[in-house]
Amino acid sequence: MLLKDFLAQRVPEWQARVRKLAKELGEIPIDTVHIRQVVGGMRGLKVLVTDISYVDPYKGIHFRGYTIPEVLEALPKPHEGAMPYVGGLYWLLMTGELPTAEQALSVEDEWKARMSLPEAVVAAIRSMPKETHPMTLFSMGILAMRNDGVFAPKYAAGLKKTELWGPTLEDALLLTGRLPALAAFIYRYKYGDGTLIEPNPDLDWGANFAHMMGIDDEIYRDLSRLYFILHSDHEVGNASAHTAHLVNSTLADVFYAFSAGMNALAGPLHGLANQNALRWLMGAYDKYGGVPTKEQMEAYSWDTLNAGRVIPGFGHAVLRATDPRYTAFYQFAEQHLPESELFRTAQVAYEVVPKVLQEQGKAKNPWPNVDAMSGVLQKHFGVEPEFYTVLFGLGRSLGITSHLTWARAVGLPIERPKSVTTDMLFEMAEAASK
Ligand code: CMX
Repeated sequence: MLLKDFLAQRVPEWQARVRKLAKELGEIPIDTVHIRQVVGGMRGLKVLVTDISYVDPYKGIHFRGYTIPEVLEALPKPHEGAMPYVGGLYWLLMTGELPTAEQALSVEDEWKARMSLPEAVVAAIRSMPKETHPMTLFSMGILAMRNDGVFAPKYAAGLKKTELWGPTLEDALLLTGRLPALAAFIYRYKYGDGTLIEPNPDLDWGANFAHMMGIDDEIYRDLSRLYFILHSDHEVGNASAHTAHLVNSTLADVFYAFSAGMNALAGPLHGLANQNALRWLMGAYDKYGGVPTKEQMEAYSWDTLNAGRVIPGFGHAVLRATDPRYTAFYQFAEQHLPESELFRTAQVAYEVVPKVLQEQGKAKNPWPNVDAMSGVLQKHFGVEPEFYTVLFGLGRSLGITSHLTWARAVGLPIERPKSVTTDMLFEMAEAASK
């Protein structure tokens, strides 16, 4: 059964569930808002809803209730010992149910039917100077695909609110089907010979990306599958997912919404941190002429902090323990590149940086996040650091488009929080203290 038919059976039940929350339980308060949250980036405010994923501060991301190790164990795989099909993860995110091998492959087949890049998209990328940042090209390429979307024309022709999810899903499949080719072409345009490698219909989504990059290596195929699964989702409140959600809440389509989300991902405190994290590690390696000692890494970390900068790859807005995505990458590196000097540099950082951050006493979470290890693996296969945020975005397309499909399925409204003035906050504070 195709994803769309499967969802069509589930959507009415979930529409009723959200209607009940809005109509019958809507007046029940669930939290108190503090001034620090209003002026502090809304940290911890429970104001969004999604069933796609949940981040436990200590256990990390859960995709539809499953932890990273559980997902990697349970999803169907191309062969024993390989990383799972990304199509299986998409089925899980979209439906909430672990797929059979047949269901995972049905998503892979839907993607294969949509994988080639239209000439207009290729031309749009080629029209830009090569020094353009890959995230700029990625965001542009996504917008350039919009002409083939079905949501906007179907909406213009007249759709009921309960039917909006169907064309949203169709656009989601088109977008996610094409993104590996877009990302790989951007890479080859910027850093390679500029030729486009056509997708191989015998390969799955993750492996096809590796193929279209021109890296025909079995381990890199596996790394690609792992990379996209680990980066697929992190709730809907993170900056890129939330941006896409907000834009799509206006009924702007998946292409507008995902492109906007990618512009948020491009910031140094979010998706750009992975390239910064790798550069920071390479900086330590270069400075000390090899894998630094713990003492050298400690001095290097303090130099960064004393210069008023953050140590990229460490800390998190929600997590309060080592990111399980970091652990999964660490294990992959241990298995496939134990001798890599960059990996050994990252190991030293893991032993030293949390202690330094604890001593500094500012970061609420001194432990490594996913970015502290992801670049080490990509660099091992020669992938340019500037490109890493595109890889993050490619993975994140899976979670974001699942959120968008379900937001339309359950009819979440246009977002419009209320703002107040600083005078009002002072008045409220005074009134509360009386
Ligand atoms: N190095 C130095 N200082 C850090 C730090 C780090 N890695 N992490 C947090 N801090 C500092 C903050 O800058 C903040 O300082 P000020 O009070 O001077 O503003 C203080 O500690 C408290 O911050 P926090 O509440 O612990 O963290 P936030 O929720 O504000 O920010 C994050 C979270 C990720 C932006 C932050 O930890 C950071 O900048 N880390 C480095 C960049 C990074 O790795 N980003 C990738 C995140 C992963 C993702 O995008 O999913």
